Amino acid sequence: MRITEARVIVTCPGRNFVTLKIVTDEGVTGVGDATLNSRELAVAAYLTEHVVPLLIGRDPARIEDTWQYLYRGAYWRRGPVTMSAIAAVDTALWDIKGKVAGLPVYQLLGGRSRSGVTVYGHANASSIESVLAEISSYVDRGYQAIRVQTGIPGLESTYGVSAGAHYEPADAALPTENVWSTAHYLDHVPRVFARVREEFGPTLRLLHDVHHRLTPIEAARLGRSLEPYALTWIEDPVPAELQEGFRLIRQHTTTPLAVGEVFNTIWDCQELITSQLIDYIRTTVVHAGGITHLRRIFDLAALYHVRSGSHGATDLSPVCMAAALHVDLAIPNFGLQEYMRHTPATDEVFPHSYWFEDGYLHPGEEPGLGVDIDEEQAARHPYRPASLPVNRLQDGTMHNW
Ligand code: GCO
Ligand code: MG
Repeated sequence: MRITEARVIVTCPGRNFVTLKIVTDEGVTGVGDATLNSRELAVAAYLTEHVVPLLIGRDPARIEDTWQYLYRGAYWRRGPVTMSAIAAVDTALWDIKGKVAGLPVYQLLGGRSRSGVTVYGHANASSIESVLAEISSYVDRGYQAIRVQTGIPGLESTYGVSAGAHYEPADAALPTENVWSTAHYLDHVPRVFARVREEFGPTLRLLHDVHHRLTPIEAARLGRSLEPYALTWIEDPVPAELQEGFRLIRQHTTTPLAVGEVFNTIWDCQELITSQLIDYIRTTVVHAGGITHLRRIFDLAALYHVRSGSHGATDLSPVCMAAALHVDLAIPNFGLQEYMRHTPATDEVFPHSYWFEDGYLHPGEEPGLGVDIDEEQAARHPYRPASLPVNRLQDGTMHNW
């Protein structure tokens, strides 16, 4: 079998997605997600100009060799653009391998390690009282784990609080500006979780995303102040270029730590994992080099009691979600999977076999990944420029969004 064609499809059914579709001479096809929110066209061009020509004529069965070829062969290694492009190829090749074998991809990864993939949903609202109703609606739908974000009194907007039913931070062609105050934030968040625990009791699994806004000592204070409320994790407490920084947080708090949605390779989390500075690694298929490399990260993590908690925001397409579910089902050290439902328009462009029931997602039993792109539908939604916001401190200093 040989690869005869690889199409890069950019579509915007409400938000932008980049998809690679690999076609073989025997008619078997595979799909891979290549979406990098707010930088989509960079990955599309990387694929079209530099990767697709290398794929034509290759044997699609050689997944590991193709991964190494694209990683080592680029000379310029790593980075989100390169690794998302490699991920798309890798994911599409796993899809093809599954279809050729007549097996869902999780079977090729060693088979099922659990009956379903536990997901966490997002309860968010502008105030504490209104977030309680949101949490209730998730509990009613069977969710066992819920991420809680609220507005911060004194700040006009903050990360994680949506205007409509579907959270979409890339909300304008050019970046909107948010204003941040660590003092207001650190004062408010423990009040949120105190109230949530009072209302929902001690066992509902609760999570919170800090979205890279603190320094290590501030994060340590937050972790400590949240200890009475026994969170499953606080996520991205600080930007993680400085892996060492987590040591300081760790020394001060038993609140579990999760990080990794912006990581691209195992090297971004090597120290975090091997020094046991985190509890959950949140890398996922599309941004961390595909199923092949993600599996490598999770296997390293398993040695150090670190569990997976893959990113699953709506800017990762249903193709990525399907691929993530196969990995989640198979690995021994699965923790949680983020699940932020896609819009009906997105689901129409990406027909898929995975489904939600009672707090779990199931990838389904179709050969391959069980997801595809409907190219006719996709063509009805042309690309629209969309940027993530930026964030400034109250005095105007640029901060992390
Ligand atoms: C999450 C993430 C997202 C990111 C988004 C950026 O935990 O789901 O933090 O909300 O902000 O994926 O494109
Ligand atoms: Mg996050």
